[in-house]
Parts: sequence; structure tokens; C-alpha cells
Amino acid sequence: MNGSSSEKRSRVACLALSGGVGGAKLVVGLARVMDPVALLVVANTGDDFEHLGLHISPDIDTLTYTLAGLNHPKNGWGRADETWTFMAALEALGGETWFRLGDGDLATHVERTRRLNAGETLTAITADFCARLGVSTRVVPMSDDPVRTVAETPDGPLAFQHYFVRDRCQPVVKGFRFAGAAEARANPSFLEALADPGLSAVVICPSNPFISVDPILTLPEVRAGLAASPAPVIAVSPIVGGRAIKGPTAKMMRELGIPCTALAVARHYGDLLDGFVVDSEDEALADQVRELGVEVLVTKTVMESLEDRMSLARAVLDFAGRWRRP
Ligand code: FO1
Repeated sequence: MNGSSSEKRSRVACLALSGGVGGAKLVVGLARVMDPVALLVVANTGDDFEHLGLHISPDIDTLTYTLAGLNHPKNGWGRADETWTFMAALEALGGETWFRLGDGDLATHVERTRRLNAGETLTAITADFCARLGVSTRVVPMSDDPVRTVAETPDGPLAFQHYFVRDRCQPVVKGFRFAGAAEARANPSFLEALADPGLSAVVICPSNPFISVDPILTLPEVRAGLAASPAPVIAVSPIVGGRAIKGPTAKMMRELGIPCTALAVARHYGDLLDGFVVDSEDEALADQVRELGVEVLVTKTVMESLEDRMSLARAVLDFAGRWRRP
């Protein structure tokens, strides 16, 4: 490898595709059981939106805060130990307070917005925030170009956060589209990592396939990059025993006419997958997933403790080893 060691790009051994809460749990486990510098996390930015004049990137922030140990342990978004002076003052002024912004979290949005307006890329800002928060795992936005998830409802299109937070997922959703995805450029670090001969696993984390993973897969070159990658592509099911672990995934799947099962998730990802990880509760589905031509790992996928996160991460990385060339 020519060039000085400082110019040598750090090799990526594991590439994780993730949305917010669910995916972040496995990402923390991966960062604990491997060299965190060799882990590259590609964050969904379809949930991003402009609000109160601020650019907000929920999944990037959930991943960064969780890796920094700053995340709110129950909400799964925002920071722990928050104060809410800004929200109370905004309320008193008649401002929009349906999207809760804690005082510490607000600093992230204000500073990100300032730097974006100064011409910096979301990638550069995210890397700097991670460094300042002591996060050695690399978190990159799936693209530096705008991609916005839109919920198609009987009353017309809804911006994602309006659907998900303001209207609390009450509207019936007929489908999602990702405005801007066709014109957006996937993050070069993402595409380079996919082609890295040292890559040993691509992990699709247990995030919502329809709102958190599909935006990433829809970007040009991503599916082709995954198919051509030397590493196996392994997804962890976010559905256990017909129940969505977190959030309105079950309601969404019902409205999208998709059975709320781990098998339906495997079918959704289709021929992208080399391997699929299901919870022990779904052992009975394993053979049907294998019929899709996908290897299956049955293990505990419900992550309550840090130990759960780490053992699932170890199990996934060992599973990926099945494809390692001799
Ligand atoms: N989700 C909510 O349900 N209610 C909120 O008030 C809320 C505020 C919020 C603030 C910052 C942030 O980064 C995320 C926030 N989220 C909130 C979560 C967010 O809508 C979700 O993380 C997603 O976009 C789905 O993954």
C-alpha cells in the first residue's frame, strides 16, 4: 500500500446499514466486539427534515448519541439528562413544539445547520461531531444529497416526521417514496467500503425495512455494490414472533399489505441477502427462509442489555465467517 500511513484509509472490516433506535442497538454491540475503527455505519437520512429553520438528522443523531453513551435510554432518540427550557419558552411564544427538542440536542441541530449553511457536507460535520463526542466508529450519512421519505396516505403525501411524529402514524399509509433518491449520490465512503477486499460483513441492522433501510437501498449503485461486494450481506430481522419490536412497524406492514413476520422481511430484502438472522422464537420460519436461497442463523435477537447487544454482534460476525474464502 503506497502513501504514508496517515493517508492510508482505515480498512473497513464491517459495514452496517442502520436507521435509528433498533439498528443503533446492534451497532453498539458491533463497536464493542470488534475494532470500532474498522466499523463503518451508514445512516439513513430519509427521516431528515427542516424544522424551525434547523436541519434535523434523527438517525445520524440516534446513532452518534448511542455510540457516545449520550442517548436517552428509554426514548431511543435525543439525549439523556435533558432540560426542556427551549421547548417551554417556544410553547409560550406559540411556536411548534410537537417535535420535542431538548436543550442539549438543540445545540446539535443549531451547529449542524450553521455548518451546512457555511458549505460543509453532512459527512464532514458528522465525522467532526463523532470525534468531539469520542466516537471512534465512523458514522456516515447514506448520501450528502437530500433524500426525503414521504408517506403516501389517502389524504395525499406526508413528510415523514409529520406522519411519524406530528400525526403519530395515525394516517393509513399506502406506501413510502424517497424523494430525491434517484438523483442522490451514495456516500463515496459507503461505495468504497462495499468494494474493499478486506470487508468481511455487510450487516443490515434490525431497523424498519420500509422507512429506515429502503431509502439506503434505493440509492443508485447501492444494490449493484451490494451484489458485487466480496462480503456476505446479512440482515437481522426487526420482527420477532409476529410482533414489531419497536414503533409502528406492525401497523405499517398491515397497511402495506405485508405480513408482520420475519419471513416477510426476508422476502422484502430478497436476493440482496446471503444470510438472515431470526430470533429463536421464529425457529419454525427458518426452513421457509432457506427456501429463498438464504442461509439462516437462529439466535436471540431481542436486545435488552449491553451483553445482549454484544452477543448478537458476535453471533452475526461469526455467521459472516461462514462465507469467508479459505
Ligand atoms: N420521535 C417522537 O416520536 N417524538 C419526538 O418528539 C421526537 C423528537 C426527536 C428529536 C430529535 C431527534 O433526532 C429525533 C426525534 N424523534 C422523535 C425520533 C424521530 O422522529 C425518529 O428517530 C425517526 O426519525 C424514526 O427513526
